[in-house]
Order: sequence, then C-alpha cells, then structure tokens
Amino acid sequence: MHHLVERIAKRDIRALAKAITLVENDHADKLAIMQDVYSIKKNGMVVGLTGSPGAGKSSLVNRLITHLRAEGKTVAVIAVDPTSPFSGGALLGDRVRMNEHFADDGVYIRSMATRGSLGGLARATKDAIRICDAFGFDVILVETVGVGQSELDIMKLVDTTVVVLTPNSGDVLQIFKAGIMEIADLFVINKADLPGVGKLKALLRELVHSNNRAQHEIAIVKTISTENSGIHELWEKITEHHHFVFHTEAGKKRLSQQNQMEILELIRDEIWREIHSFIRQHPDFPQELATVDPYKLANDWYQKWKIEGR
Ligand SMILES: Nc1nc2c(ncn2[C@@H]2O[C@H](COP(=O)(O)OP(=O)(O)OP(=O)(O)O)[C@@H](O)[C@H]2O)c(=O)[nH]1
Ligand SMILES: [Mg+2]
Repeated sequence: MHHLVERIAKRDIRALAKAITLVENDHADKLAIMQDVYSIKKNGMVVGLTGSPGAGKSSLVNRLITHLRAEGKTVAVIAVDPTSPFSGGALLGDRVRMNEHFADDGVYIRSMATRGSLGGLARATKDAIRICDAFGFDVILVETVGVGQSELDIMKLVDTTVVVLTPNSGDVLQIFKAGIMEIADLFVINKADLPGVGKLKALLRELVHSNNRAQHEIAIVKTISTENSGIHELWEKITEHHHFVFHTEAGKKRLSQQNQMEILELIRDEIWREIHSFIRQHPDFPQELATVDPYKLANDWYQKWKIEGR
C-alpha cells in the first residue's frame, strides 16, 4: 500500500492533506494512491450544497457541522470554487464563518480550486471526497459556488445534491437555464426570514411536480441559518434521500449510472494523457500550426498514435 494511504488508514490528518494535494496536482502516484484509497473506503455520506454566491451555503454548512457533531459524527468539508485559480482565497470568508470548528479534531475543512488538473476540478474533487471517506469521516459536505458547468459536474459526484435558494433573488430562472433541475435532490429556501418565501415555495412546488425525471420526492426545506432554524429538518430530508440512493432499486440504478460515467471519464483521462505525451514528444509534430487543416491533422495524428503510440 502507498505510504500515504497507510498513514491515512491510521487517521493521520497530515497524510490526508498531503494526499489531496498530490491528487490535485496530478502527481505520478495519483492512480496508485487512489486505488489504495478505494480499497479502504468506508461509505461515508457525501452531500453537496450548491447555489448562487451569498445564498448562505457556508452558513448552512457551519450549522450542519454543529448539528452533526452533536450526534457524534465526524465531518469533512470540501469548499470548491471553480471561478478561482487559487485555493485558499475562497475559504477566507468560510474560515471566519466556520471558525468555531477549526480546533475540533472531528472536523476537517479543505478548499479546492481550478489548477489545471487533468480530469478537471470535478475529478480532483471526487478524489478528495474519496480520500476523506477513506480517512473515516462520517459525513463529507461539498460546497460549490455558482451554477456553471463545473458545479454541475461536481454535483453529479455526490450522493445528495442540495440546491440553496433565497427569496426574491431570481434564482429560479437560473435553475431552468443551468440544468440545475436535473441534479437537484432537495431544495433549501434559506434566508426564510426575508419576504417572498411563499412565492418561491409555490414556484418550486410547480417545478418539482412538472419534473417527472426524479424517482424520489424532491423535498423543499425552509431554513434561516443565521437563527439555526430548519437545520434539523434539513438533515432529516438529506438522510431520507440518502436512504433512497442506497436502499432502493431506483437508487442503485442511479449509482450504477454514476459509476459508468466515472469509469468512462477515468479511461478518457488516461487516453488523453497518453495522446498528449505522444504528440508532445514526437519530433514530427509540426511547430507551425497557424494555417493547417485541424480536422486533417487531428485525424492523421490520431491514426498515427493508434499505430505507433502503444
Ligand atoms: N437574513 C439572512 N441572512 C443570512 C442567512 N443565512 C446566511 N445569511 C447571510 O448571507 C451572507 C452570505 O452567507 P454565506 O454563508 O457566506 O453564503 P455562501 O452561499 O456560502 O456564499 P459564497 O460562498 O460566497 O457563495 C452572510 O452575510 C450571512 O450572514 C439567513 O438565513 N438569513
Ligand atoms: Mg461560501
């Protein structure tokens, strides 16, 4: 077993941090580490929270940590900011918001950002989730900002996706546009102390009912994270959804589809890695590409790689 994974199995938090960094940076040991990590997986609950900037995701995460710690559960938080090339920056505000948990051994908080990882941020995030799981965290919370493609990709990797909305923010339009409806397992109306809650809830109900894709009921939970209100119910609904995923036929089908996608993506990444290094190291690959026919060149080099590149 990889020495870092041996240390992770012994609950060495520095090994955990180190392993995530290696994987984030596409270290040569990555696949070896991840295979060993997978061999000691623990099946912790993986919950994603997504929503517009400022919707209250971190505040909710903070409240959920407190709630879960009171139940004796350990919690890892992965904060992902696809808009930032620097990890750390995104978490600055979160550090303040989750400050009370920083000294707690049962809580691990980590931020991730785009850094040219081969499989992209979603891939690196999935690996980080698995590393936290192998360490033995009971619950892994993943917070992502925004409603772009990378958030969608990341949310496809969690067991339960919570979409956080706020009254009167126009978020509902975004849900339609960005394909959020396809990934939402549960809606939270946070900042329920503000006006417009009833209207948003009615809109969401309509949305949920007109969506026949879901094999389970999509709950709508109201929270006021500043007042610690609705957190208990939120966790209850998350737990119910988790039960659906792991203990029903429809849930198993969903897991199977997720796995199929992941396997294809991992293979794609490996092929890409090979083609990339084949072309980069090949003396005949043209330096000057300004006027070439990209289709012809792509086809020629793809065929060449199939013959010579193996
Ligand atoms: N009135 C009200 N304000 C809230 C509530 N929850 C959070 N806020 C405030 O909303 C602001 C943003 O909260 P965050 O938890 O940082 O939101 P976020 O979604 O994590 O923000 P980003 O990570 O920047 O996208 C903070 O000033 C919170 O105090 C709530 O229930 N009611
Ligand atoms: Mg946040």
